[in-house]
Amino acid sequence: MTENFRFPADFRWGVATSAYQIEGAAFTDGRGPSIWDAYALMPGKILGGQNGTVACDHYHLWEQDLDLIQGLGLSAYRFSVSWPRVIPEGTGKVNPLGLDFYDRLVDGMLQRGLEPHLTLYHWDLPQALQNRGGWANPEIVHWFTDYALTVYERLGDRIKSYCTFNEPWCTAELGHHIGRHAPGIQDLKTALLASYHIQLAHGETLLALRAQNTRAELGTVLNLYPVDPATDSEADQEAALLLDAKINRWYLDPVFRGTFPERAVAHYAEHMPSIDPERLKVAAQPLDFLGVNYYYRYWVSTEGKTLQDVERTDMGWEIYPEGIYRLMKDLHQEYPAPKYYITENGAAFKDELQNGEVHDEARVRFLRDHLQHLGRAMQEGVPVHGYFEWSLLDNFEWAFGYAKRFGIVHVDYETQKRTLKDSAKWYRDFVMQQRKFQAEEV
Ligand code: IFM
Repeated sequence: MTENFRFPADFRWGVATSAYQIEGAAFTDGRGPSIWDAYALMPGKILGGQNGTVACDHYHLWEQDLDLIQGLGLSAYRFSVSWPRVIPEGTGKVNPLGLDFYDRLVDGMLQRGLEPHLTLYHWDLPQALQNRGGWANPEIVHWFTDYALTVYERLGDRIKSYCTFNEPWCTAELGHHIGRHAPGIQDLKTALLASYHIQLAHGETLLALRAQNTRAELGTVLNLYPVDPATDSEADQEAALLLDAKINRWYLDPVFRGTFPERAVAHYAEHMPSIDPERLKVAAQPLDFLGVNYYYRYWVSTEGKTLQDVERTDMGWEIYPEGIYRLMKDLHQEYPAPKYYITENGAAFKDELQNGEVHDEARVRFLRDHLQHLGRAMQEGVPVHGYFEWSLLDNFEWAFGYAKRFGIVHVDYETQKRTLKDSAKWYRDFVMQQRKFQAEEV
């Protein structure tokens, strides 16, 4: 195995967060409401009736949070911009105070030697745009492009990488079909239409940013999964291929090939909205990087079998470190990108703060094992250039409220006190060790 694998000297070691999950300050400095503020008000949608109004109060505590990242010896920080903070109504009037916040944040990163990796859309659509149809309205393609250009105009090339969308599957499927995310719609056709508009918005935005002659890297972030049939029966194998087409390839194919995968299109047949194949081609803009969020694999049984005797996180997700190896190898073969980042990888556990410490051995093992398997893929030639652990802080885990703790830093939501968990210390030491290897090699 690759226990002593040495990551390259310019490998980015980072952590990731997103605006709605940590910022709080929902009514501060002119921020407009987002679909998550509205969704959280709907009874029964969020565990415990919680919301992101205060969250980790990162809007006010950002300096101390950046200090934490610097203190861990990391070199990069992945964060997202809140569209309703920057353009409260979604289109039209820009809120300078919102942009000022990200301006300060980015300068704060640069002062601390942290490379800014920015995500434009991590799910917090301005509610005003939802009132106009949101992702189901074709006009959103230019609403989004204008928003992206507004952010770019202010932050420009201080940003190392711009990602258009985080996990569009979640926006389309969870938000518009299953209804477990904002805006809470339950209609497959609307979900498919939303996913089409997301692809167009992605492509048009890349074109618009390229036209600025930016030096920043441009790409997107997908949540991807190995999909395994439970048995070698034809039914299980077919079902696994279909699921793979629906969750992985539905998002990979447009971005890499400008098409939707045939298998899924045929499956959706009667629900397919009208899609212009010529127009869809715009999604296949050259990417500087593909961001991959890896958490678990799917194991597909048409007979209702479930995987037995596997370790699971507090989300109920199988802990499957080899999946990161398999996923990256397959991706590189089928969807070659010049560069990949692991933009999210991490786990929720039932952490307990005891005498000022959190002994989260399970998370330490999770990180160690995933990094080992990632190293193996890299040794075999997959060009992975960075790893962003999800997440810096315990935070608002969407429909689960604050019940699931993903952070390597514990947050006491009463006092907003941050405490490094053992996993944060382990990550710091691991990165330090890697730097030592590199120093020895020089
Ligand atoms: O918290 C989320 C994040 O917002 C997107 N990716 C998965 C994480 C864990 O569920």
